[in-house]
Amino acid sequence: ILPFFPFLAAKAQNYDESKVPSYVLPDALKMVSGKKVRNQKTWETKRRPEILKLFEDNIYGQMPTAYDSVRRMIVSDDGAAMGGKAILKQVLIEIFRNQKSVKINLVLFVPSKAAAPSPVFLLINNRGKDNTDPTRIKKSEFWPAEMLIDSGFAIATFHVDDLAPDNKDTYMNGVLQLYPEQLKMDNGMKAIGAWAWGANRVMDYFEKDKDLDAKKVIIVGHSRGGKASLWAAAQDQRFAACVTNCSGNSGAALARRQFGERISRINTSFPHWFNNNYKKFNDKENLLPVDQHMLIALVAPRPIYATNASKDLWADPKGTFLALKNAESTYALYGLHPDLPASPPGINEPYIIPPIAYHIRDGEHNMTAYDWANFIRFARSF
Ligand code: GTR
Repeated sequence: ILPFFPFLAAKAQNYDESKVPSYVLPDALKMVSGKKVRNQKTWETKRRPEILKLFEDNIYGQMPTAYDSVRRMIVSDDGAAMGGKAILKQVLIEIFRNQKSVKINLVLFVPSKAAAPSPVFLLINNRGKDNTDPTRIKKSEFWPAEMLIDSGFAIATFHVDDLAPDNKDTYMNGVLQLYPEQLKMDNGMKAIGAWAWGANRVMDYFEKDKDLDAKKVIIVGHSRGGKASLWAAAQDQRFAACVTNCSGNSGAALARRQFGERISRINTSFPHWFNNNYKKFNDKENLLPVDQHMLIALVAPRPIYATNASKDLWADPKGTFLALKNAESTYALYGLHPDLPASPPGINEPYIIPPIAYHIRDGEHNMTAYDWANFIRFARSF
């Protein structure tokens, strides 16, 4: 049947594996100069910074780190949370630059009977604040705080709106007020970068909190939050591990497969997520000097866990798995030899062998108790 609007058909998103074009991925271990990276030192001093810059310039924008001062206020400290199992700390982190400030409202539960500083999961919350209710009157599988506490982990979260409202007209009313120069640059930070920036500032706080083991902080994000969790972990090597849940296009999935959501589509629906330069790659994935396996490579040698859901083809499960697979060579520079199977494991058959873990959960685009139970297994495995 001939489509009535052929131009629309051309833009339709592909869900047919046989229509995935053939593609060649850029080699994470080949310098722009053409030289091959053969050891950790060249990776860390030359190639890693080169790739980081390519992602900054072409996709996520810069990550400014300088600020004038920071004020941290414990707004509440409740030792009787969750029936005495946890200490609830609500911390207001206010960061100042050029007479402007941004406020991050951190919610943190710490196991109250821990013998040693607790490892932490930090969620970048891109959904309703009801999901992370500090009173625990409302409970959500998206952030099952009790499950984490019962398993001996501290659990923390902040909301993306504190850093950059998730809206094309208002995203600049947050971190970008501190860095207005970013708005003028084609490789300037936008919303996803601002959310990742927030995670890094929370990490600054974790380093000061004696109840926490800042060497074991696992950054978690779902979908757009999962794009930000990956970018935060790539930028900030203090994160011990990264969980990127159903992060799809411009997250953990390979762009060149052109399967499900594509760059042209994401840039049209969410023009405020990525930098201006990224728009040049609309329908031109093959011109990108990177692909998303290289973002995963930036997390190496730290453990990473990517997930998908069986009904969420939009996020390209196979493309996510292949991105992990193609990051293996970077882990090998550290003497780590992840050996993922050649094709994705079956539905609800998690592959949790660090440093690279993966699963496809049965169901919809979401983050659930099933996913979290596996993140806990993952965190216990390294
Ligand atoms: C979709 C978007 C995805 C993903 C998702 C989400 O509309 O196309 O890239 O970010 O939203 O955040 O749930």
